[in-house]
Amino acid sequence: MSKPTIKVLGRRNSANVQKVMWVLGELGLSYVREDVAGSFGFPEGYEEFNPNPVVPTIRDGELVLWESNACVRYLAREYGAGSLWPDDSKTLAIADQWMEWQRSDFSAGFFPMFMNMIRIPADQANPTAAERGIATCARVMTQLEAHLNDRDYVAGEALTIGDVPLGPMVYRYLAMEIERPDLPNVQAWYQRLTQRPAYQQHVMIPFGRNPAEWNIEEQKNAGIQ
Ligand SMILES: N[C@@H](CCC(=O)N[C@@H](CS)C(=O)NCC(=O)O)C(=O)O
Repeated sequence: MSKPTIKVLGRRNSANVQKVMWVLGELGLSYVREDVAGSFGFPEGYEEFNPNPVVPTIRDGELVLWESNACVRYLAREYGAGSLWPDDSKTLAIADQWMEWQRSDFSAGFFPMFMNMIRIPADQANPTAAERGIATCARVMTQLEAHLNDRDYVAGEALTIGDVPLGPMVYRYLAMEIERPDLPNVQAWYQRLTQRPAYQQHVMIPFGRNPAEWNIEEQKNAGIQ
């Protein structure tokens, strides 16, 4: 049976959209992506698919789904059993743990930092919040650093859903001009990700250093699948 074409609504430079795109690329699934949100705006009636004005939203046949980590879990379970969705329930539990960690601990530092340094105009940004975000990231990244001491990927020797939500955020974290602790294991893990064609294609996308550059980069991605 041929695999269906999955529809993805979301701009290409969204870290949450990138999680989904990376999974589609890793699994070799066929997809159509439409530019939605940010400078592209939202199509009329978007709220019928997603009650929140955010991306991604995906459609797979009759199923419409939002919340990026739920989309990652669904796609991996449906199409990546034995690879991105590990067979072993304990391996899966560890992968899931790091998905939650991305959403809670890492995001708590990353988003205030990223928004106040890159997305919000300098005259409206909150430098204190950015500094606090940098400090939180530095603290929590040492947890990932310790975890990666004896494994190549977050749930062991192979890429799983546990790596996916972290991938786009760590790409940005390591590219930003900020103070970071020494993270040799995280750097080695990141280097492994950079060898993967789907990560190169869907995640390693320039994002600029300020809102003006961000918008230019966003528009450069218009229409790219
Ligand atoms: N919890 C949601 C958050 C989605 C979210 O905040 N998406 C951002 C982009 S990363 C968004 O759509 N922002 C509004 C916009 O870009 O117009 C998820 O993980 O899918």
